[in-house]
Amino acid sequence: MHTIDAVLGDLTVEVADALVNAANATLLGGGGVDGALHAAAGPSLLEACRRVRRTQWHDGLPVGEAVATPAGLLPARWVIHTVGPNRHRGEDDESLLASCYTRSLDVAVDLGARSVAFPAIGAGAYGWEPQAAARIAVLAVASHPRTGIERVRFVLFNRTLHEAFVAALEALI
Ligand code: AR6
Repeated sequence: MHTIDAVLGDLTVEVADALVNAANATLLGGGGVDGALHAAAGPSLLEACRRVRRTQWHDGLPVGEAVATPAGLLPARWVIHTVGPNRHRGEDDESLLASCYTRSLDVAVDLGARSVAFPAIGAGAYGWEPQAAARIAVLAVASHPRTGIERVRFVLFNRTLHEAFVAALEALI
């Protein structure tokens, strides 16, 4: 049974095989959910991100791409880092935001993750409106094959976003 749901909460305490981080291209931390995940994971997460930069993405992670690291002290096995388009820099291509979800799920499937939890990528510092962020996220996840993944959960940090994601999920049915 494949389920997709949306809860109001804090991603840093969500128990899942993979937690997705709304990172920036440097992968070296930041504010928002990225800062919270790094703080909760401990320094090994930053070290793992530095390793990714040294070995794989020398110039940083491109917008819409995703890459996994171990999750440090978080209640997860992996953190999957992805970079949303920054509307404040004129990056308003919806397909790039959808790609964050699609590529993160591709990575999760390759890892063998059975549960994945996402924040509302792009809906904070990067300026996406709640309704658009929710619609794009839900359609991208629902249309992904999600092989082996039993549960995808959106963990939303405020009521407005939670309502937007619930409405987008209801619109699927
Ligand atoms: N759990 C769940 N959601 C959270 C949490 C949390 N603990 N903390 C914040 N959010 P943002 P972006 C929500 O800004 O828009 C960072 O500095 C937040 O309320 O974290 O993709 C990165 O380093 C919002 O709804 O990510 C980048 O530079 C959502 O997470 C930049 O921000 C996403 O907001 C990325 O911006």
